[in-house]
This record gives sequence, C-alpha cells and structure tokens, in this order.
Amino acid sequence: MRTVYSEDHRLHDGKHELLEGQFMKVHESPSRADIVIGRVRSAGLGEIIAPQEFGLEPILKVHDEGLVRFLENAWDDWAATGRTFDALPHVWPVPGLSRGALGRRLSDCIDGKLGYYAIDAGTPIMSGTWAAVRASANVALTAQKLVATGEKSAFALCRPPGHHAGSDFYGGYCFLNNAGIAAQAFRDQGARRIAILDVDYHHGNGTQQMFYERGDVLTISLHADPEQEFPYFIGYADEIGAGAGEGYHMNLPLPWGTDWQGYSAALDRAMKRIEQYGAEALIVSLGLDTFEHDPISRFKLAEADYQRLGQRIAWADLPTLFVMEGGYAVEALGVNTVNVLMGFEQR
Ligand code: FKS
Ligand code: ZN
Repeated sequence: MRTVYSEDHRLHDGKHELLEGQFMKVHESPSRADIVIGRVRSAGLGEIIAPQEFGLEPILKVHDEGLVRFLENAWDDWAATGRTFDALPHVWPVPGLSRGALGRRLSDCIDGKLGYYAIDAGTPIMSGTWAAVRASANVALTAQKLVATGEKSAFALCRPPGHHAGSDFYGGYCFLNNAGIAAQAFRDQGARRIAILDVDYHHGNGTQQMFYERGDVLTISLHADPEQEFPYFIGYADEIGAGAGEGYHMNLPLPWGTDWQGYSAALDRAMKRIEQYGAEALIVSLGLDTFEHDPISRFKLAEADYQRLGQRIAWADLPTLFVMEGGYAVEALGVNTVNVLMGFEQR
C-alpha cells in the first residue's frame, strides 16, 4: 500500500491545551507523524509519495467559507493584537446567549471569532497551522485519488487530524475534516455510495455533522461513550441521521475498559452495515488511541489487535482509504498503525 505524506505537518506544533484545569503540553505533536512514517519505512509497507496541490475547491464543498477564511487568517489576526502565544478561545456563545433562535453571533474581533468557530480550548493555532492544515487535506485528497484511480488501498498520513472538525467548526486537535473532504471527492468523481468508518477512540462528531442529513455517505463511529468522554455532547446511539440521512449514521459508544472482545463485536456490526449499504469505497478514520497504553484514553486494545482490526476491515473487500486521526502512545503508534495496514493486506 502506498502512503501519502508531507513534511509540512511539522509547521503545526501547538504548545498548550487546557486539560483537567491546567495548561498541558499538547498531546497531538509532530513526533506522532514522524514515528508513523518511520515505521512505514522500516516495515516496508510500500512507496511513500508527496501530496499534490488541490486548492480550496474540494475543501469548500464540505466546509463553510467563513470557517475556511477564519482558519486562513486566524494567526495573523491574533498576532496583530500583539500576542505571541498560540491562539486559543476562552469564551463561547452557548445557545441562548446571543440572538436566541437566530443563532450565534459572529464577532469581528479575533477573540470572538475563536469562540465562535472553536468547540474546545485544546486546539491551538500558531503561525504554521494553516500551511500544515492545507497540506493535511492535500495528503487526504492525493491518497483518495490513488484509490479512485484503481489502487486497492492507500494510507493518508494526515496531521493535523480531522474528524472533530465540522462544516463550520474546529476543535479536538482538528481544523479541516480530511476524511469528509475525501468522501466528497469520491462523490464528485461519480461514486454513488461512500462509507466512512471511524475507529478513533473519540467520537467522529465533525464527520457525523457534515453528513448527518445525507444518505450518500454512510458514517459509522465506534468510540468511548460521550457520557464519559470528549466530545460529551454528541456520539450517542440514538443519533441515526435525519431527513434524507435518516438511517445513514450509526454511533457505537463503548464503555471505558473495552478490550478486543467488546470492540470486535461492535466492529462486526459496523462492517455488516457497510456491506449491506453497498458502498463503492470505504474511508477509515484511523485513530490508534484505543490502545491499552494511550495516555488520554481508556480502551484496552493490544498491539496484535490492530492486525485483527485491519483484517476485519479487509473482509468487506472494498477500495479503502485509510486516513490518520489520533493516537498518543507515541512509542507504539508506528507499530500499531502499520499493524492495521499490514493486517488489511494480510501480511
Ligand atoms: C480539551 C481536551 C480534551 C481532546 C481530545 C481530542 C482527541 C483528538 C482525536 C483526533 F483524532 F482528532 F486527533 N481532549 N481541552 O484523537 O480524536
Ligand atoms: Zn481520538
């Protein structure tokens, strides 16, 4: 399997996130992608190629122009106020605070804009963020093109990740939804039905929101129960899609402590739904933070389980695009990621 990778991910290296009442070093760091590409090389997964430039057009098919322009200018607007630390929001327009049913009010100043577009205080923006975010989307689109033009599978080594970013919000270390952008690209190239399977430990809320009222992109997320975990307000089992999308979204929340036994039962349900749906291609939002030693997560998957995960996904026998999401046990992240990809290839 070929891997698409850009060094530009290093341009995004946020310093702090607000976590448990303290500012902590951000878990989502450049070392993550470095360790994964290192393992791709040492395991001989396949060729590594650089992304092509796709411009903003495929991004604007799933993201609002307001969010995209905000992300593009956020650092400059922030720096123009004289600040030198990373940009983070500190106040949010909860429903009812402003304009009631008219919706949240977009302020003209950068602090207002940050609170308007961000869902959390864990996603710092710095000088290189936008360049890295653009490169990450191009990585996904380049890998998508490989699969759309006949490769059985491809690995988009995206960083920053994407699945928490929705049409008009960012957060959870994510800015643009790489998997969602790729799904839309498949559709625009003529595929009728696309499935996105999200195996990151955290609920893929951005992906859910983006396709919630659409039946042409089936979205399924296996994740830690939002009663216990970020993003808390979404990811419940009763969220099944709406309108034309009713029945085309599936949430499989799982409790803390879930191991391969519990996980694989949910995975089976997800894969059966994908097979029944008749997807023409599958996108996997690949997070490895389900690992037993992940520092911010509480599932109990072991190294060898990741091969099984890849194998189970391969049974669907679909053209498959793997898109990197989370995973914070950095030393093990390369091995676990490549275990999924090699498991998929049955080697
Ligand atoms: C809020 C801290 C709460 C946020 C966890 C984000 C997880 C991100 C991820 C992704 F794949 F997107 F990277 N923790 N200040 O792993 O789902
Ligand atoms: Zn995650």
